Amino acid sequence: MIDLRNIRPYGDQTNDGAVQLSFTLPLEYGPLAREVAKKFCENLGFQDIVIATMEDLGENFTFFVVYGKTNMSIDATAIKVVAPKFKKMSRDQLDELVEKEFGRKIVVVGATVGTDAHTVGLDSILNMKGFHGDYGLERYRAFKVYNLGAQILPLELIKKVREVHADAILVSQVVTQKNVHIKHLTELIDMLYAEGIRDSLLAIVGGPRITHELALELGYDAGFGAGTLPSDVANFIVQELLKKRFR
Ligand code: B12
Repeated sequence: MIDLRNIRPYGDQTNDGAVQLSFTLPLEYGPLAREVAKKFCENLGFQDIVIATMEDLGENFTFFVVYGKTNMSIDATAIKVVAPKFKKMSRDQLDELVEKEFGRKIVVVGATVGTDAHTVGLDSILNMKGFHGDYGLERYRAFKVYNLGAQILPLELIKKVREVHADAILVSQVVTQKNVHIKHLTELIDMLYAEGIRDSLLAIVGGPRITHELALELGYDAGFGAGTLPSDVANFIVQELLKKRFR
């Protein structure tokens, strides 16, 4: 029986606290690196530490996979999830709703902005074939999709938004090294305000390290992280536009 107020990781048995951790140390592959890795895990509070994998990455870097056990537990009933809110409707229901309420297609423009060249995540939301057996937005009658691809400058994106009278922009940010995603996302939102169009559309961001909380902080309407299904995004867009009734 799982006690929601006392959630601990599961390895072999319920509540055994078993954890697998991977990390890289800037140390030459060898006994010293191994002992440092072990000490590091001890200092993190892990017990029964086993170095399961140790790999030489070259140039004085060593990669580890370590097993350990923790006594820590979390009260899941005290956790608040900050996530985009929507009711899950089927593709047919959504298509019919848009036909009835808007009488036209909802126009979305997608791109990965700034220096980011990762397109797979965005494509999996927008392309016909979708992601994880869930069709992408192009498959819906309800959407007209413009996918601009990778490394798009904010001004290019805004030009397209104006040209096609977009209802929503969908931007992807996968690279987060040195917080570059914050810079790119802030630049875009600032430019939307400067151009006077921020309040006339939905601004949505996604990527493996994007949270809804961060997206709201940066001035976006929603943020979608790892494992997002296209139908989540489709539902959010339609229901949020209905709430706002932009145009
Ligand atoms: C494929 C890949 C590449 C390909 C990209 C090809 C392409 N056309 O996309 C290439 C080889 C070009 C590449 C290059 C680089 N990459 Co790379 N890459 C990956 C890799 C292996 C897979 C990413 C992927 O396709 N995931 C699958 C998709 C489906 O998942 P996803 O992106 O998370 O998308 C889902 C959600 O996040 C969300 N989502 C994503 N976008 C959007 C947008 C919207 C609007 C919404 C609603 C939702 C949404 O929905 C999707 C479905 O659920 C990852 C490692 C990994 N295993 O994740 C590294 C990784 C992302 N890359 C990384 C790095 C560092 C780079 C380089 C900087 C490497 C280098 N030194 O040159 C360059 C950067 C190039 C650039 N200018 O951007 C790092 C990023 C680290 C970080 N935290 O910043 C990773 C994590 C690898 C690593 N562990 O170091 N990469």
